[in-house]
Amino acid sequence: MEKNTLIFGKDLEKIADQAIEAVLRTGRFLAKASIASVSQKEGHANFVTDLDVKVQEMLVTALTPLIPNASFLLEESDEAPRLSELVWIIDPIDGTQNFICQNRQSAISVGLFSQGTGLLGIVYNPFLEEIFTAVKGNGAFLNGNPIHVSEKPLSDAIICAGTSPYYEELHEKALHAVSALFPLCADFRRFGSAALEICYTACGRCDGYFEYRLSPWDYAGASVILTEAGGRIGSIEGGQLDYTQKSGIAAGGQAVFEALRKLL
Ligand code: LIP
Repeated sequence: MEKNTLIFGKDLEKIADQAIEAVLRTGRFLAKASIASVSQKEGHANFVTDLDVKVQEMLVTALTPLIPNASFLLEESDEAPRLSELVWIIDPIDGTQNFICQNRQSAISVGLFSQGTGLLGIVYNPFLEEIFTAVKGNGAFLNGNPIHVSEKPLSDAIICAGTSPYYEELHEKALHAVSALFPLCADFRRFGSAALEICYTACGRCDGYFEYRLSPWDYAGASVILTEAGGRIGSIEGGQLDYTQKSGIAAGGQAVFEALRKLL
């Protein structure tokens, strides 16, 4: 994408700067806030706190004026999204279970998409003060420093294995994939936040990631960052990612991505 891409007459890079400022402001609020309530959602070990909802409200309020015609696809909303040409896809706290346990592996995830193409990705972990960002065509960054995926072969790779904890029908499949992959790779990691695990793959802290079922908000923002970091991300089932649907996700450098797609 050429620099100075215009979105409704506004420069995409200016929108990105304003969106990053909004995410940083919201994340700093979150890092100092205390949980007042935790509720259970459908599925196994699936929780939401009052701060998931509060952070989501803060982000919608801050992002709406940037592109008034854009719609929102939000984790903590029961409304069917009105998907317009431009859509903000938001997970207010990815890694909610981690947030409840205060293990500092949670992030605000924001993606801006135009008819399925990622224009902007922001993933901010305010607990470690790390923000991953990318604008389509302009590269990917961690705290402003360029990042790139590793190009290791699967045999040398550290793979982040998503366990799809909310979906009991996938537990055995996920653990079978780990045991089948283990002799073929170097080792596994599980951080408990898809957005962060995809970003850790984007910057080479890990070399690949998979999870058999994620919602669009779990992976949307991070997918822009990984792609701009030279990585590949796609649905395990094959075909193009549809950012309006749940999907199995595989991600990594070229060799690891292809190996994961083949083996999973
Ligand atoms: C979580 C993901 C995690 C996955 C969980 C859940 P949430 O997102 O980040 O990778 O294993 O099932 O989807 O619900 O904490 O925003």
